[in-house]
Amino acid sequence: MSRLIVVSNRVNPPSDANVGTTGGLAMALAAALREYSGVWFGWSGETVEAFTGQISMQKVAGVTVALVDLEEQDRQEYYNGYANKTLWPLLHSRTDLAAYERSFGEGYQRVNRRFAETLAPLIGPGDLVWIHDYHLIPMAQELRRLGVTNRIGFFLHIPWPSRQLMTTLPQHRELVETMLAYDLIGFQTRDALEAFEDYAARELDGHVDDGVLTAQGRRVAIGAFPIGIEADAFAQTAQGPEAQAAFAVMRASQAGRKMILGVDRLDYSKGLEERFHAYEQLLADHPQWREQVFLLQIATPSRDEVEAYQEIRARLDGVSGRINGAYATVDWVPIRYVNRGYRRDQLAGIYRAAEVGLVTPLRDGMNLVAKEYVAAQDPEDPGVLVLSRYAGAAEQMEEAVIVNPFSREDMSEALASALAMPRAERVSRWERLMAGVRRDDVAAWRDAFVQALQGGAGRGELREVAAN
Ligand code: GDG
Repeated sequence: MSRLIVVSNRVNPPSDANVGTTGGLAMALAAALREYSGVWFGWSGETVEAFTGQISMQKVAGVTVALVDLEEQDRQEYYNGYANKTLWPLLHSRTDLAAYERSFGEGYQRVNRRFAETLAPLIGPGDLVWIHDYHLIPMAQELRRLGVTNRIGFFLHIPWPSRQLMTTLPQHRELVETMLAYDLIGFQTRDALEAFEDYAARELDGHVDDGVLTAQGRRVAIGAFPIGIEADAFAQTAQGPEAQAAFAVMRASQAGRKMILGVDRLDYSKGLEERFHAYEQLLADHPQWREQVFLLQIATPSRDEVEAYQEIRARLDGVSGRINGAYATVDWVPIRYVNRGYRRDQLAGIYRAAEVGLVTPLRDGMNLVAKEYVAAQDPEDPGVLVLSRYAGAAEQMEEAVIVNPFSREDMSEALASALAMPRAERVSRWERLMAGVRRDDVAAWRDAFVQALQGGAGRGELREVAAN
């Protein structure tokens, strides 16, 4: 039987006991691999003096992982540099934050080559290789150079920006052309897929027919594969003992007040500053909610070696402090702003206790928090999901209260209507949302991608081209 070889930058299978965010990608991949025989390959997160390419095999949380150490220069140029200072902001439409340095591009290419050289000997005949996310866009091309002819798929967890924005990247064409070495490229949304198609048509002179991109003599299957969560398992976790205990703690500390909840990695793409402003607008425009509601924002620090993350963290400290200073009373703090992570099962209980789940990224590939919030609710008395139209999840979750995260008035009015929403409407919206979260769960995502990779239209032609 062919194995599934999953590749991502970091390899960190999560478990209930993991505290803090391991990120949406890790949640999804661990779930995918528990069902398949296979290996999860990537960076250990450690650095060594000189790269050796030595692999450490381990079993973590039921998943076989193969880890490789990188050099400190790799961390700076590839991870902090090209991945998180260039591609992440650019693909989230933040050209103002995107840094272009030649050493970043060189480090990125070097690490992709190192990953390919280390992984290639592990790949057996018939194995499927599934490479994840923006850190590893050129990896398939490096594998092909080493003679790997297996099927190789790529899934992008974050958005694909408009063609105009993409072309601001120096050497964008060289980067995107490396993607033609894949057999299948998957995006989270139709929107991202269409933006990629537009790029391919205008910049690579490609054309798309029936889900297959033809460009430069190669054929690559492309599609939208919206990622999901382990919906039933998470719904059960939300009723388990740890979740119940966390739920009880929250209910006691709410003291009859309603809770609006945000849960995010501390990242400028998540719209936290705008969210705080919108909540302040609610308190200003709807004074009846003062002392009757609070916002709990859990924001786990991430990528704190990157300046833009240090800056957003400092700004959020300032904004939350100012709002609390302006509105707090002796026994009410309007914003509880928490920079630490929680166990996953505790988080499920906190979701369940929140009357409103507030998910307002400025750009987001999908956003799994929106789906987790829905899955954690009590079917008899569910909370209301307020969701940014710029989260990929909004393409599927139409029954949420959809907002424009750039408009504090829009968000403030949405919060007011969510807080006052009658139970019958909450239940009917939730039922439809939950049906979707259940149907489009992580297993559906994985199976759709793997099936497309196995039978996709790209590969035969790719081989012919390679043989020519
Ligand atoms: C990328 C894309 C896409 C958060 N705080 C804690 C905690 N978390 C977990 C959440 C959720 C995950 O982290 C965050 O996932 P998201 O999807 O919301 O966002 P990213 O990390 O930016 O993920 C995103 C995703 O990849 C998958 O394709 O949806 O668009 O940006 O699972 O629950 N977990 C625990 N404690 C916390 O305090 N245990």
